[in-house]
Amino acid sequence: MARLERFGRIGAALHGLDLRDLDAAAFAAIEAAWEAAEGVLVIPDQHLTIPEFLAYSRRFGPVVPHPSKSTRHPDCPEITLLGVNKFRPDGTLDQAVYRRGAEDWHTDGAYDQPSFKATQLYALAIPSRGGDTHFASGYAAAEALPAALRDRLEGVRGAFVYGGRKRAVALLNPEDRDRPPAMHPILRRHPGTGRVSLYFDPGKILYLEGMDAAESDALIEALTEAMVQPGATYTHRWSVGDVVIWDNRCAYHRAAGDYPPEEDRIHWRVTIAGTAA
Ligand SMILES: O=C(O)CCC(=O)C(=O)O
Ligand SMILES: [Fe+2]
Repeated sequence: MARLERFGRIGAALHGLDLRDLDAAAFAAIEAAWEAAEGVLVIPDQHLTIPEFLAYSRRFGPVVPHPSKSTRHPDCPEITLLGVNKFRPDGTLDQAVYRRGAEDWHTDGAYDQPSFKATQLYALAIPSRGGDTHFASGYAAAEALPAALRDRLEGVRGAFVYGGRKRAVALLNPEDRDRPPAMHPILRRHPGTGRVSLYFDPGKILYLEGMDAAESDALIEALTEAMVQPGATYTHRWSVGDVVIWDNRCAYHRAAGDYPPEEDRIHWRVTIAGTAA
């Protein structure tokens, strides 16, 4: 029997599971725990091959290759490698690999239509210190918005691209750098829980539609401030064998990006595609 450990408002762990061997009831319990934990669930102590990790990941939905082709596993495009090839041939540290996901609080795949449902990581190597992943609840962010701002955002969509306004596209091949923006409602009802979350990513948003640039920029600033609410965060300290899934529709995350670069921090990562909103 799995044991549930809750970390607070967001985040939970399920102990005592073997993800290679789960019947439908056990998987339903995982999904329920994931939703109740506002989209962040840790399953520790796993021993998975790539096919086993993919088979488990596909229970959540279609697993699709990430647009960053240079960081895909050479034999398996559905697996993205985190922390691999972080040193260039000349020995210098490639910050785009080392600090991937550490620049801003974000949600993965806002540049896609539909946006990603979930991201799942499996930890293969963990440094002696640092390298945590921080999470925050998008439901809490929506609840914290002043009523007038919430009203203003009703029905408003944001335009999102991979590199956002900074054009941070180092991990993309040149042919993949100029895709048109994806449009997503900023206040978004989660299809599973029925709750409204703030769908936002300061590093990927270009503008809010239907506003002049000054209003759009001011609201982008206000929403960036609103993303992380006290009492609605969780920081994951990794152990080898952890499987962590997060729901990109209702949670934000950010890598700490602070571990000793000479140490390994390696994960397999999969993207679970979203469904039309
Ligand atoms: O490495 C991490 O902790 C998370 C990086 C990230 O943002 C991601 O994998 O989407
Ligand atoms: Fe990310």
